[in-house]
Amino acid sequence: MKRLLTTYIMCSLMMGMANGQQKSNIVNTPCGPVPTENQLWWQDMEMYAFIHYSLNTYTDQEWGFGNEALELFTPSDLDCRQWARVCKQAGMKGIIFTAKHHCGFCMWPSKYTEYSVKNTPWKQGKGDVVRELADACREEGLKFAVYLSPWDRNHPEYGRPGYVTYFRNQLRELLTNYGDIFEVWFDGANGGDGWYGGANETRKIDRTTYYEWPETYRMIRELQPQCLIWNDGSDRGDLRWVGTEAGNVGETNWSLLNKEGDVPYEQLHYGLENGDSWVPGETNTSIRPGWFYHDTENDHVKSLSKLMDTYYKSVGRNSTLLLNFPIAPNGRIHPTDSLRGIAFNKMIQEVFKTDLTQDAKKMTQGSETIITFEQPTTFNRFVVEEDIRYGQRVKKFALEAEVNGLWVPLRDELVEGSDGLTTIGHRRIICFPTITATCLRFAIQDAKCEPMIKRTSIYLAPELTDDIPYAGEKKSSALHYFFSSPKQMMIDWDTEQTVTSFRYLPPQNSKEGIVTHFSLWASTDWANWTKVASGEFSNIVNNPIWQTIKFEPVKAKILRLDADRLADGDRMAFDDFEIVTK
Ligand code: FUL
Repeated sequence: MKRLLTTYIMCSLMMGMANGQQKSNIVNTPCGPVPTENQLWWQDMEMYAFIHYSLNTYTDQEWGFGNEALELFTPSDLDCRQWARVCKQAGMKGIIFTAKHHCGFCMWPSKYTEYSVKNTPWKQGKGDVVRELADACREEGLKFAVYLSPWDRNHPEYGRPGYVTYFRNQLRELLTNYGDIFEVWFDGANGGDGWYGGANETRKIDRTTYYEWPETYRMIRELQPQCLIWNDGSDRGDLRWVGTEAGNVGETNWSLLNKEGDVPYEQLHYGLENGDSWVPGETNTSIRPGWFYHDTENDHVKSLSKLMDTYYKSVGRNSTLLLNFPIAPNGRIHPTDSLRGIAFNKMIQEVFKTDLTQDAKKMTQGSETIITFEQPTTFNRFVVEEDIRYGQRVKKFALEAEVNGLWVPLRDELVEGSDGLTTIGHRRIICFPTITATCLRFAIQDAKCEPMIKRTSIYLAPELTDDIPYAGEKKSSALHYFFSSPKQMMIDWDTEQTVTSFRYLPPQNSKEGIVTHFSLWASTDWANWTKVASGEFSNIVNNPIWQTIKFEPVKAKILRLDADRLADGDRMAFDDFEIVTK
């Protein structure tokens, strides 16, 4: 009793301090740029799914070249309703589907190309995956959206004005024939090698001018006024990429950018405090290492704790989460992915089931809120939200808990190098080790305008036992290797080996030295070399995951990896590599 009384007195004292700092209460006027109605309901969606499915699914690739055979598209059990059910149960509010990926293959029977489902064995060419998925989404109460890759490695006109008309025609088909589309996703990968109708060459475009985006945007606004535009680079869309595909946005995350100008990584990741336009961040990542399905990744579906970490670092950092589920060659989401996705949603429900401030006394005055508990209360999460309709205001805040009669500062344990208590926006979730406290103090220390906080809550999240998977032991350390030149690496053995694949893990923290194009050679005598494979590591810069080169078994005492092209710098680099022998 005595202790409770002391607590009450201490919390009251703090409240007195809060009174002293009180500011005026005129708040309901915009402070800087504000979200549109569309951006507001979009932000409330919080989580929605990406689905990657194309010819790549049948060639085990991340990026198709544009000449992959149509006959490969032979799903035995394609079931869009299963996709929609899984996504719904995984807590996703909508689905963005790869209607066309970089290879140019269309998942709907577009009348503008022969490179589509209409010329595949699936349903004797009568099928339309976009239609089936749009219908399935509507049945499940999910919103539907499309990914239409601006880069098209199949189209003969790519790089010339004719392709831009083609691209717009396709977009019009998608925006007029499939009901409401909540978002259009225009990927930033643009120009490079490709089939291009048989030309088989490199075509570069100027992404700021080539696509004539203003005209395309006008068409989208006219056909689907509620549709949000996601565009990486070039003309500013309604939403922005967060600069990484790893599944996190900066702990400081302003929903602002400037309307004009390039957007460097720092602005993608952290937003721009004094930007002149509302362009919130969408955090996209896959439930597996790759975006498309690969058998070899079946044991690498993200763990529950990794997914929760992703949730805290996206939805918990003023962003939405766009979580990818790849479709397996049979035409369904793999059971491991669906079970993990559903468990993820259950865990979110479990963590945020009971707001422990419900029975507490909450007093807000000026920029401070003091929560006083009737009984010492155990918790490890703090949730705070701004009323973003009037702009994003808070720049810095503090959080303190009274534990055993002492005020202890709290910090975000998922942030390194600072307390992580900066911006708030739509929602900020602060994670810290479990404490038992009698009082919690939330104080805004710096804001652009009078803060407009609409929610302060606390929760007790259960401990998770499965850890974030670690890439594992260094594999390269067991092998003998050296660089015979800055772009050539040799691996040799004392005895002849039968080699079946080579795996490469690029540097994780820098683009420098990342091999984007390679050739791999084998020799048994250092004199005669056989080329065993060559090609590109698609999307390796944005998603620097393990890359696997598979080939017919080859006898070798020496393997040689030539870096034919690097993402940056002039010396090849790796974080790890592995060689599979028979
Ligand atoms: C990337 C693309 O290049 C990938 O293939 C994938 O579609 C991802 C979502 O965006 O930049």
